[in-house]
Amino acid sequence: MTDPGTRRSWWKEAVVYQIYPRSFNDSDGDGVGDIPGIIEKLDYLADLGVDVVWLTPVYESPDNDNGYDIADYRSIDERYGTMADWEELLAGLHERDIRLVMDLVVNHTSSEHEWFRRSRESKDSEYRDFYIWREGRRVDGEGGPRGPEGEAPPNDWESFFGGPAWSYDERTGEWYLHLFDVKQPDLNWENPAVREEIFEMMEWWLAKGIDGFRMDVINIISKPEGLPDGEDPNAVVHGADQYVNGPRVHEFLGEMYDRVFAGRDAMTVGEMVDLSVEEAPDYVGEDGDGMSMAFSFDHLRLDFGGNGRWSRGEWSLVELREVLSDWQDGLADDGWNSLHLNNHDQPRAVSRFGDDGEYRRESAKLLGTLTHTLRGTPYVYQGEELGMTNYPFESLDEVRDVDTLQNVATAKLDGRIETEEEALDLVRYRSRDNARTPMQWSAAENAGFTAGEPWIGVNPNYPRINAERARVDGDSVWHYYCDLIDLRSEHDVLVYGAYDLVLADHEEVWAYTRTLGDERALVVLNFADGRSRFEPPSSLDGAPSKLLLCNYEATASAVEPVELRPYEARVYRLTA
Ligand code: TEU
Repeated sequence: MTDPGTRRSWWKEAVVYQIYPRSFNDSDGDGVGDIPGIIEKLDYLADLGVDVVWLTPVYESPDNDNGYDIADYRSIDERYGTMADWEELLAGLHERDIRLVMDLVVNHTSSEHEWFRRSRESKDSEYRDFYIWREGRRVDGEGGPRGPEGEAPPNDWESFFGGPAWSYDERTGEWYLHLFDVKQPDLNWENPAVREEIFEMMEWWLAKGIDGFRMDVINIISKPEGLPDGEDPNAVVHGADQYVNGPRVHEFLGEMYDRVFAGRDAMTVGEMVDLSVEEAPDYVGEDGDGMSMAFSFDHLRLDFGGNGRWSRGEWSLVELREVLSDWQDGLADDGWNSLHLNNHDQPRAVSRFGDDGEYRRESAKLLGTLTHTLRGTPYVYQGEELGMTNYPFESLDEVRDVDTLQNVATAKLDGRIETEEEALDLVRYRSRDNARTPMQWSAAENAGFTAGEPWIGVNPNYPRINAERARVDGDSVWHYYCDLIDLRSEHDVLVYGAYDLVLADHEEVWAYTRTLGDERALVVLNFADGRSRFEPPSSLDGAPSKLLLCNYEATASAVEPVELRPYEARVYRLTA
């Protein structure tokens, strides 16, 4: 096929499993997961059938943002093990035909990175321009938080984690930019020496045999000249309209491609802040930056309230279907989607889009069916294959995440949250820590995650929801995920087939077909916690059909009018 959308690639056919090492498996009893702990579970990954592991940061880090604050790019943090352990992990994965994608965090470093330590020493340091330093603005009286009397930050940008995106550094009397935490200064990509260092480091990891990179917030690395104040009151965070898809981003990524990726068959997935489907081909399309795919978040914003992420709104199937269908259509001929409802920054999807009570199993399977049968590469976040749920926070003392703590503090200051109960309510719904509780391996103490004291609370539902139990229960979410992964690898139509929406107006049922030549699949998903009627459209009349997968005991094998049960999911094969 010549159509770039159907051109074959290993990463289009792959299912990716995301490991958040801190919370995956602890081998030495210090309460923090580690690389030898992952090695112990390699057969678990192989049994599940995944093709790629994306490992979130394991580099040396003061861990202010759980490793997304890197102090040394070419090292393994001792909490996670040694470089020899990491090499053993890579070999163990490759032996099982599982590839490894590492996390690339190059919008910022830790403030403990040597570059920043030297940068802040003096204005003449050779590393000064590795970061973004500016003088403050003169104001009458108090300038606001984090600065001296009479000075305000250089502009009005806010941090993703709440509060100003600038901090004053007394040593040189200037401010540095940090779009995330105070301890995560933004690198200055305008400086060619910075780019050179990064490209060399990427080559160094590729030479070690890794198969690609997941690129943290990669579309915000280019900041506009003059760093103008934010203009859009609806920006994801104040100021983001100025640097999201910034002026030189494609130039920088093009340079990265030419320098690092040209001639290699690596997989790259760019995590994109506020990317629209119209802009996506510039990164992932035929004439784009050569990136394999992007993580977009339009569908994970549907339940934001009037005040953005840290306020609560309602999502509907109609909107979810519309947004994801737009992405399916938008990248149909040019580019490739990544399919994800979970990651380490999001609450658990079964609690968010499904039902983590009565229909936990059914709804977890339904959501898995969606991410494995749309067109794109599916991502499974650790524990998703068990139907792990949000955590029942009872006190803010249980929260570890800097994003949650700072945003809650900012919301309190602004008067958006008044009581502890309001804060907890939001934390239970939104906090990233919901996804960061330890992987539930068994009914043993601490869910079998650690022999010590876990760094964050274990979800109390572990005696019921755990891998050991799921593996001996033929009806578990785990077994269903194994079936989904097998199904996708057996049916090219589920990987490459074109997406077409069926029944565009139904409020509870999402149905679509996938078509590749003579091959056709039909997916029917009931998003309601009650029964919903599905009438197959006449366009599907007469085609012989066979049910391939269903999350309930199947009744009939052919496509026919049916009362779908709560959260019922069906995948059919249709033959012409
Ligand atoms: O997240 C990017 C990002 O935009 C997040 O701040 C997001 O707004 C929030 O997590 C809710 O989705 C990436 C990493 O995935 C995240 O873990 C890091 O904290 C962040 O970058 C900074 O490196």
